[in-house]
Amino acid sequence: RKYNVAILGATGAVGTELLALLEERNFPLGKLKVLASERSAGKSVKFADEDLIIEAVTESSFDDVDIVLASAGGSISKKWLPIATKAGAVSIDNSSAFRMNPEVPLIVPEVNPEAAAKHKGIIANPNCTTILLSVAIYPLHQVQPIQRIVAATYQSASGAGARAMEEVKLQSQAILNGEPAIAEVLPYPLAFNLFPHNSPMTDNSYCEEEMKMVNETRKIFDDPEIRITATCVRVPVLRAHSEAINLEFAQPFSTDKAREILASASGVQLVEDFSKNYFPMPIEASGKDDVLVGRIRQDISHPNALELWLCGDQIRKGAALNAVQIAELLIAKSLL
Ligand code: 2RA
Repeated sequence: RKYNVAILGATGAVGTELLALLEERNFPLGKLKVLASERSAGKSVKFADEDLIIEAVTESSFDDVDIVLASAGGSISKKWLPIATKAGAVSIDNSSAFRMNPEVPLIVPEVNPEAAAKHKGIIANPNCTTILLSVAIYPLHQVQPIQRIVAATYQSASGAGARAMEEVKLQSQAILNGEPAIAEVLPYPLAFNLFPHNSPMTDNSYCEEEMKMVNETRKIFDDPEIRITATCVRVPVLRAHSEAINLEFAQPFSTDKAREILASASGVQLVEDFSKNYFPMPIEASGKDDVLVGRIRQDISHPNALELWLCGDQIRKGAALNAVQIAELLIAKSLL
């Protein structure tokens, strides 16, 4: 059977990756629609050597659609995905609009595929930092429940969009030319600099990006008690996030056991050669499906804690690939 797919937000970095993945993964595609706001209507995007004309999204856009892949921001998702549901489509939403809605499953296929069966027309794709973290640590959580997670993130410019990726390049060139670095898309100069994530502050002095890691991980793991803290930082890297993770367990967790588990974990590639200080790097994670994990070591300050380091492509597994894998899961489990 083939499935009619609509991409809502086809012109952004994630939308572009969604199109590439549908082709690359031989998705059982019937008709493909690319939808965006009036502003982008009429422009074309490439798919399988064809030019697809972008249509302005309307009330009837979803009438003959089976699956909507949305990556157009929360307000667009809130407006249009309930309409898509009424039209009988199932939406996979990359925005944060529905992630914490109890009626909406929040899915990482390697972690909680069974939760997808509870969908009522909308499934939420987690935040990129949460997806990468979950893929890397859930295999350990399954062997011994994690009690506490301390995360520090090193987030690529791609998380702020394609224009931010361009801007950090321009800023780098400017600085090398002895000129000032102009920050327009980004809140501050990012070239040769870094800054704490600029998402809105919440009332506990954590920014929204940090609270997403806390709240989303608890929902995906179905474990409201797990203690999590995060410090999220934007760094001058193009499209792969890195995360330094400390995991505390109730009992000691051997590093050899952790290494053995992660070496065979789905969606994970173990990358570490201590003799060469060779560990995951964003330039090697970019463009890859897997989350690269390495630097697994005993926390010398706590007998029941492990440290690890990960890098993962923010646009791919951090957003578009996870969404397409959810669509593949829905098809495989007849959940459409
Ligand atoms: C960021 N996680 O990197 C956000 C984007 N989805 O800013």
